[in-house]
Amino acid sequence: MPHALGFDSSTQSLSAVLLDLDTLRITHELSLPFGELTDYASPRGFLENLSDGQVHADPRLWVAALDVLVQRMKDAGWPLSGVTAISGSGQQHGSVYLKEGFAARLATLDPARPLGPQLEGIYSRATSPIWMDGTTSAECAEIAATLGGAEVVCARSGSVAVERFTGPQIRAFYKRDPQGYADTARIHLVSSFLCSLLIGADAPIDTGDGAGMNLMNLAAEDWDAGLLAATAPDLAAKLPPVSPASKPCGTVSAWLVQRFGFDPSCIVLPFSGDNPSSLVGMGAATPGRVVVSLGTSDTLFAAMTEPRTDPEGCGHVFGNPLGGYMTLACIRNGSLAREAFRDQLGADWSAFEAAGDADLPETATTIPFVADEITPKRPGGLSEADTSLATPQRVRAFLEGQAFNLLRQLEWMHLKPTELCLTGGASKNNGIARVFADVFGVPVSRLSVSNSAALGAAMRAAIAAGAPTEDLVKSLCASDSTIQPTDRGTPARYGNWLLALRAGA
Ligand code: ADP
Ligand code: XUL
Repeated sequence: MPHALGFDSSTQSLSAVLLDLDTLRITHELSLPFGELTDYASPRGFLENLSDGQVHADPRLWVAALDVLVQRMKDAGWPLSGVTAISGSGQQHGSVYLKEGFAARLATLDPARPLGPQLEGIYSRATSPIWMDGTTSAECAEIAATLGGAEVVCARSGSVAVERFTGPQIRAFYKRDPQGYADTARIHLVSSFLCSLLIGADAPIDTGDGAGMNLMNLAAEDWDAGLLAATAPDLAAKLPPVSPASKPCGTVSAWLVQRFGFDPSCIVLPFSGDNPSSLVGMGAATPGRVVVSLGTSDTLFAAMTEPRTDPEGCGHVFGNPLGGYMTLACIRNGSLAREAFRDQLGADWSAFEAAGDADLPETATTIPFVADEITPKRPGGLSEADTSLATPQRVRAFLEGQAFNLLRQLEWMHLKPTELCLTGGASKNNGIARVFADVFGVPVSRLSVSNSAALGAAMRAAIAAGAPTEDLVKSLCASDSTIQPTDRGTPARYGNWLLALRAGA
């Protein structure tokens, strides 16, 4: 029986979803939290407490996770020899720096040995900056100045120069370690790096994830010579080509075939970013559905036919893996902020469940930016108007603050949703889902699949294998639980919250 396989290498875990191409149903799902791989000192998937606020991950962790997860899939009896197409996604913006010979190394892997040790010594930079790194403000300013202003960068790439985006991160590496940069022959995104491991060769960067680099010309769907020149020397030679997400980029490598029993004719599609892939997995790749993903970051996104940019410079336009564009706002203080607040209160997730039904005074406004925030740009610091409230009320005020911050993004996106589709690890919490329904004033629906990014990747693979998109969406993206909004007086609190936000600017 033919199957399509999707991977998602997110901030905190690597997941896989398998689809049966005859029934168009999910047959298998598995997730590996990166914290299980204890050799990499990354309980949450990244290296904690680096100097100067840098946030990097160990790329060897992503490699080891792929080997371990596929082994577990094989041991659990997944029909790997029946997989006819594979795609995947990765956390956006993160970059991997490789010396000359990466592709040659991949082409000659020994199937008797795991992947990690065979790639030792190939990294020209030991660690990979990820999306949580906000240390490149100087480089963003330099790139904008060279191009003639932030709006020029935005018009070309879909976003103003942004700290976590790959271009400014590459420039920072070039400035901080010119020799390391000179020793780098290839720079991959997390997505294209993982895809390279599957095909045993350099994989391209798709237009969805490529748009999160400040290096790709959105209209031309190719590298922008001006952006490249403003970022670092000889950059064109170090980047893989840009490709539409729908164009197969190879077949599975001999290493995968011989080690795990994949069929050598199984095709692989370029990986995309986790958000673009989630757009597909939520059945939102055609304009109409608005998605909120409550993962490590909280994001709000939707498909759009015309690119629309954020006047505040915090929102983005990316390529939609099924064609056209998508709009996205990313909040850094997502799940990790909820966890920090939960721990500060000495509570557990049940307090967040209870928050759904808590009533609040109009003045209960919380600005929930535990760590430095990127949307809007604000230094970290929790601001709670009333700490004498009961715990579920304090949690509700905190969650409303998070939801208000996403709600106000709808303005520049020109979106008026009639329903919100919720995904990500925190979406299964009914109290959190209820607060989002109340704040947006529309029903909130959730899909049964826990990882919409991996599902979206599997759906893209299925489409390449011939499955009709509408049938996949009908079969896999129907909501299985809907929460109706209640009237808890949020409009008045929204006004107060906006005032509190502006006062803290
Ligand atoms: P990512 O894809 O960014 O790696 P996930 O979408 O898997 O992240 O979400 C992981 C987060 O989900 C965890 O950090 C955790 O805070 C949150 N989470 C898991 N279960 C719950 C719950 N019951 N209530 C609230 N948040 C939860
Ligand atoms: C999007 C962003 C995050 C990462 C991690 O711009 O930075 O959502 O993709 O999920």
